[in-house]
Amino acid sequence: KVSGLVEKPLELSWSEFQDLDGTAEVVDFHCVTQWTRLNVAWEGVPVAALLKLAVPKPEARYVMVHGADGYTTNMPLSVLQAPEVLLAHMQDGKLLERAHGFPARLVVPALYGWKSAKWVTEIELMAEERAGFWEVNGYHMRGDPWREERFS
Ligand SMILES: Nc1nc2c(c(=O)[nH]1)N[C@H]1C(S)=C(S)[C@@H](COP(=O)(O)O)O[C@H]1N2
Ligand SMILES: [Mo]
Repeated sequence: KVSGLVEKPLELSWSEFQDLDGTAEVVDFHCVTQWTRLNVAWEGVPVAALLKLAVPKPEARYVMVHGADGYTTNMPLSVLQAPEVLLAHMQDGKLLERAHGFPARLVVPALYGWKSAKWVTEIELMAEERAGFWEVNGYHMRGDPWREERFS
């Protein structure tokens, strides 16, 4: 689902999601606990395309991404509109493993790994910033690895 401050709330079935135009990319993954995995190959749907279908309202500035396990993580809407942000269903040429987020996980290469929510069910657009699971527990609201924005 794409919900919250949108003109056209969007709810896609798995097959409708798979019918959307996909894209592939190879990017690095930075975990906040020091490890980095270079050159991960992802395939999925650009989140910008999903947001376009839902038509964000002018007052929408932040998002909360929800996972099926109850996980949440927040970020500015502008971050999700970057072309390299995917809702991925393939990793390294194979269907994503369930442990890594099947059927769909976010890939936000510009931010630490905790922002790349797994088992995504909902992208909620908001006017005000709200803290997600790790952000409530002291992780940074933004999480840029190049600025080492680990903790708030
Ligand atoms: N739904 C959900 N997404 C999540 C998490 C989680 O617990 N639940 N953990 C996050 C953290 S802290 C990291 S480092 C990465 C790990 O991704 P991986 O399991 O594919 O290595 O997923 C992120 N996405
Ligand atoms: Mo993590």
